[in-house]
Amino acid sequence: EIFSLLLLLFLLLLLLLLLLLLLNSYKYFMLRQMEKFLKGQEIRFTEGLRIMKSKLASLQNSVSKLPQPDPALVDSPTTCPSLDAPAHGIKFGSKHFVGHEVHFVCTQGYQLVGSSTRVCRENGTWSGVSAVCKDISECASNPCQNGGTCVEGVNQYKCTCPQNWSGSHCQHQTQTDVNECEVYRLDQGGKLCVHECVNVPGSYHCSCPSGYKLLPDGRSCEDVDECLSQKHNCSRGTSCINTGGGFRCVNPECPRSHGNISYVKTSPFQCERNPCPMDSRSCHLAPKTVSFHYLSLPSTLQTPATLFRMATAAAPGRTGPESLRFGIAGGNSRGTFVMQRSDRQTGELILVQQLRGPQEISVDVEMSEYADRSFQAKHVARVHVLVSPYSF
Ligand SMILES: [Ca+2]
Ligand SMILES: [Ca+2]
Repeated sequence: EIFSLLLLLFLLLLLLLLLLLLLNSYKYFMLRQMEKFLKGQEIRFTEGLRIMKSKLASLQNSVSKLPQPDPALVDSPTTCPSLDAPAHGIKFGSKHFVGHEVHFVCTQGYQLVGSSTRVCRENGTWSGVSAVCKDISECASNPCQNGGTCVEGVNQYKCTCPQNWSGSHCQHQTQTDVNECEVYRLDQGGKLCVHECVNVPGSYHCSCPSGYKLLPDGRSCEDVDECLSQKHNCSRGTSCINTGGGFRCVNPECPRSHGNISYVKTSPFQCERNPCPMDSRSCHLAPKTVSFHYLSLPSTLQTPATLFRMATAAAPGRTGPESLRFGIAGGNSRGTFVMQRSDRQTGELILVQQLRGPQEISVDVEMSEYADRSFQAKHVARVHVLVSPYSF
């Protein structure tokens, strides 16, 4: 048993010896590798050193060619020139030796421009640039928008905004405006504007269509009478007729001659029949006078409305007709008008149906004279109704 134990011990010892041997050879291998690596490094370093040396030599060469500085200046100074505190500022640090620092601070309301810290350098100069204390003008950049006024404060500014603007820079429009046009749109009682309402911040105004002017009440529109104000461009021989929103140049023509009936123009708006042959009944029945009338009406005028009156008067020294008959001779296919007697000598043309503009309509009104119940003469009035697009 002791023998086997000794054998085991011997075997273990042998194994340990073998292990040590193995470790030693590995170490040796590693050392060789390291040696190789270091050798390589050494070669590279030597090479680098050689290049450096040659560069240094060439540099020294070039330096030696430069003019030699004054030996007095070569002596390194030990102080820098003294520095003053900037106006409206304070300086910290009183030593001006090389390596020392000085600091600058501006008093309230002033801003430092330049270097706040400066170091005295080896060559006797200060690092950085000189410090200046500038008055802080926060408003210099015009920070307030939309007409705001900038007010300077301590290290800040404040914008005083005009009406309807707010925000730190007056950049917000405040919704204080009332759109009167929208609010009163449905108010039937008092329409703000007869034509168009224009909303503006803090107010509103009315506008009129072209050819109309706003009345002093600020809400009503009135047609411009171009004929009265000589703003028309009607050529000679035509007559200006004012209409709602514009004007018209007219030159009405007399009825065409046919048979022995012919007319002559006696005024810009009147034609008279030439004398008839005694025996021509058709000529006597034809209108003795034809007159032309122009009526400018607003759209949707309230009906009934008397538009036109036709009358006759006895010529001086002559007795007038004993009776008159009035009627509509043409142009009333839709029953828009009626003609009725208003007194013994006068007939009235009455509009009985609303006319929506813009439109034009013509109606011929006639008046016949009778004496002793026998027909004497007929007069025709041609009425042109010009309806504007607007109800004002
Ligand atoms: Ca408004
Ligand atoms: Ca007009």
